[in-house]
Amino acid sequence: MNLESFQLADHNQRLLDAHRRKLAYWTDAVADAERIIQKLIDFQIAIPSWALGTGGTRFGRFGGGGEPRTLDEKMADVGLLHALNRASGAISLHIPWDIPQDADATRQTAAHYGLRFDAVNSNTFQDQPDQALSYKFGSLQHVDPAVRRQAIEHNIEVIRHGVALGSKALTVWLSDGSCFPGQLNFRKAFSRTLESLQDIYAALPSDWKLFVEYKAFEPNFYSMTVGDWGSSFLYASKLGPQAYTLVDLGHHLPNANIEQIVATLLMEEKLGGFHFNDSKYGDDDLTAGSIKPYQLFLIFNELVDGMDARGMNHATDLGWMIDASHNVKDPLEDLLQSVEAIQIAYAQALLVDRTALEEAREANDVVRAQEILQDAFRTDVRPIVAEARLRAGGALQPLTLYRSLDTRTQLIRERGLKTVATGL
Ligand code: PSV
Ligand code: MN
Ligand code: MN
Repeated sequence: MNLESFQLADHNQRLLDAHRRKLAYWTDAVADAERIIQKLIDFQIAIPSWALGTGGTRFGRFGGGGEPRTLDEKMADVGLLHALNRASGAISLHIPWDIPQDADATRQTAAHYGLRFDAVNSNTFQDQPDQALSYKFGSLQHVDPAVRRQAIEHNIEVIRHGVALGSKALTVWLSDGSCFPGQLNFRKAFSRTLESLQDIYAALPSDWKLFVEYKAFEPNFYSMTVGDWGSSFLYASKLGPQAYTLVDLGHHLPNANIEQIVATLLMEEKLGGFHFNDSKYGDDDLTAGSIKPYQLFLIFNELVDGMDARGMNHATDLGWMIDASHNVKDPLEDLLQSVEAIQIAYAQALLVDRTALEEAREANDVVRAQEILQDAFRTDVRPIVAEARLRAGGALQPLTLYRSLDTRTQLIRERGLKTVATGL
């Protein structure tokens, strides 16, 4: 479904006076507003292809209908999100769920929607119907070198697909690990995985990055071979300068201090990118900022601080992606919510008075330091986020416009009610 320019213009026109009144505070009183607005315009968050359909859980799936059935339809959905918010200008593909039939045509379609290809993801956590050897007992860690070779070749094939599309990174998430004590020799599993990753790393083009994503649990529940940021950091360090750690917010043990992990990885020049989502219990993959918005802000606070300390470009030097999926929401509405929550946390982090914060820290003024952070977090930045969208050619209220156009009904009419998006 296409968003017509008159629909966008009508929507913005209707909301413009109210928006200007809210924005007046920012333009009159905040010296920094223009800088923040420009940074928000530049900041793009990639949409994973697998979040466009209803995710479901292992207990069931309640599809909402009108889900994209092909890669072209997935790009159309991300194109629609981007037309609405002008902040979702990239799509992340998962192979083999999203194998492009014709890479040039796929590139053209993406360009038509103003999208680029973010990191490509390999999949050695499922067996595919035509696959020779099983990943039941792992892939890159497997005791059988033939299974490891198959998984390595798959990753190299994923790189080839990514190259054809103009992607610049490979994300490797491994479900490898063990479910019971005694099942696995940890040291052998680590070195086999490292050797396999080294073969994949050797196939990376020189302008590519390799993201090693960690996860503490699930589907293996006793040990995960890339189970925490420490092991991911170790793999990335041993692999070389093109390898980095990828932080998925849902992949930690309860109460982990993710912002401190982020600060350390940035300092060591090994933070590669993010999978944003939120969770209350485990890898819940809920909407970003829906459960712990203060944590999201604190993470962005470290990101801005650490990236500025190293002179990094916020928009381009790390991979920004959502990784969420749902049973009860329209996936497109949910993604609009996630993108806005991320933008809000980012804008609030940009507001932090860093000089004052450092002074407070040096003086051991705990109360003042906390006040500085909470002052930024409690600021309603929605008017400048909306202004950034407006200036970039998007909608003042993407979700309101999406609903007023009755988008889901139209998608169901085009694609049918009983759709199953490819992927998880
Ligand atoms: C695993 O839980 C994960 O977060 C990885 O990023 C996968 O590639 C993704 O979910 C999709 O299943
Ligand atoms: Mn992830
Ligand atoms: Mn996950």
